[in-house]
Amino acid sequence: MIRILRLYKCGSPIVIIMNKHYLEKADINTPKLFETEIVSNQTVEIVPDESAFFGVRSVPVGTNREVFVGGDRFILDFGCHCVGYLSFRLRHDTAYLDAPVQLKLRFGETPYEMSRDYASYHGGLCASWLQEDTVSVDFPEIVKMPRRYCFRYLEVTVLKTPRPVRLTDFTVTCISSADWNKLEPLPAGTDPELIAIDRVAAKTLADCMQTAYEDGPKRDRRLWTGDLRLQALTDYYLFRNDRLARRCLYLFAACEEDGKFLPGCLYQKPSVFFDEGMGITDYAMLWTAALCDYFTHTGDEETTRDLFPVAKCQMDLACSRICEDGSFAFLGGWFSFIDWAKNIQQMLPCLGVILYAMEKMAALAASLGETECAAAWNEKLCKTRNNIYASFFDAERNCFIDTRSEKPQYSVQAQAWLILGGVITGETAQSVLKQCLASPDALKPVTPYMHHYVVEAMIKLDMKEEALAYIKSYWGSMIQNGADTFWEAYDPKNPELSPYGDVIINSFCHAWSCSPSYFIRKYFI
Ligand code: RAM
Repeated sequence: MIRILRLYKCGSPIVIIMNKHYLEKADINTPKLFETEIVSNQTVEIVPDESAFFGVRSVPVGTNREVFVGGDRFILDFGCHCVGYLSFRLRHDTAYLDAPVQLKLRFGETPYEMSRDYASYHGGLCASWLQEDTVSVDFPEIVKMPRRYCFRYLEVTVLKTPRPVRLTDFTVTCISSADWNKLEPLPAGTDPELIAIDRVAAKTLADCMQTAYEDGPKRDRRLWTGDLRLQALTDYYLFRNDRLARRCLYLFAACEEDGKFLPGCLYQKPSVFFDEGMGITDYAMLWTAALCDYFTHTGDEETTRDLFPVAKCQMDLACSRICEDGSFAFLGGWFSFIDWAKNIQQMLPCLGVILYAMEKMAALAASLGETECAAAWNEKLCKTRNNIYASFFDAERNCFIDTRSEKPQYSVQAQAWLILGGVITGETAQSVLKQCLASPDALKPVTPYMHHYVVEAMIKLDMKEEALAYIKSYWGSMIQNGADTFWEAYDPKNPELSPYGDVIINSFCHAWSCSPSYFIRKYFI
């Protein structure tokens, strides 16, 4: 295998070894980006509203005037979520400008962000993710902002100007690798609530589809394995950009390191790289699941065979860390993710993810004629399910719980994943899941990502009606609470929820939230 070295000098040099063949494959599958222009001169005000989820709403106040002086400020509403490049025209009616015009541009995906001063941000992630820039313009011209922004609302403040200026033609050139012409409308007669959820989900996915499936176009703009799995799965039912799915699978394969789980995320620029030590067990397993999905939906055997050795190494590595008693010995690094619920205990749900992927990988191996792998994984699957059941199922409490930990945690995440991993099935599994979802003492999911797997567990258990009601009450209520693209984190009872300490840094168009379209189109029409 030919490998290439990537060198970065940032203080001290970092050497990253990547697989050249896989990188080249990723490269030739880079999708083209479609452009759409959106123009706005619709101004809004953000006003307090106690009945709104975030306590504010936007109110249209008419079309924008043209001439502005220092201290003027306005907010434009582009009418929908946009990912792209902003331009606007600056002119003046006087002979010349004897000093530059200085403008502050502030972007937000939601009215709530616009209601906050970004200087009041108190979260843990770097504040530079908050989209706010100052620009100085020397001459009348069409100003083209170089950075890609992600927003629906734009606040313009004229900080300083020597003369009155005309500001017009605010335009966003939106970009996405989703081809809307490929999207099949839902059949006539489909429940309007599902049509609305599907529309918002499709828009969410489209805005995250760039030269890779980004997690969020506002933040982190990265390719994450867990997000990729749900994006690609949903995309097979929406825009069918198989090329993009293929590219993303190859990108991760290029990052494989011996004896480690695949990195949880990677960067495409300045050239492809990843943080070493960022291996995330459950996410690596979901990359293997994504390869299985890819084969199921595209039938592309050549790519699947090309990538199979990486998936095999990942699966074998996971198998080697499963202990006799059914527990799992994590490798170092960021060992597992599962959900952003506070203080979540990860081992039990992570075991569920491993088994879930193992079952898919065993089936894939069988289809590819890799009979030895298929047999080994099927055997491991059977044994591990029994061991987990023996060690962690508490029949009296009717749940999986790790009583050996200091504070045994009862969580929906563990029940759902171990059901998806096939440790319990049928009526037992149904009662375990229902009881846990209804229990006020159980830890509940806080991300649409984890909620996806709860719905998937319901469908696996033939609880289709419950699954549909769950989709409507979770994603449907997000729409009622103002979402025009689905959010990164959402708890209908807690508008302050943020994994990072302040809601304004949350991503309000987040890839892993797009999967209702997958469920709707696969199971409910
Ligand atoms: C955040 C993002 C991303 C997710 C990781 C684990 O940075 O929300 O989507 O995959 O966490």
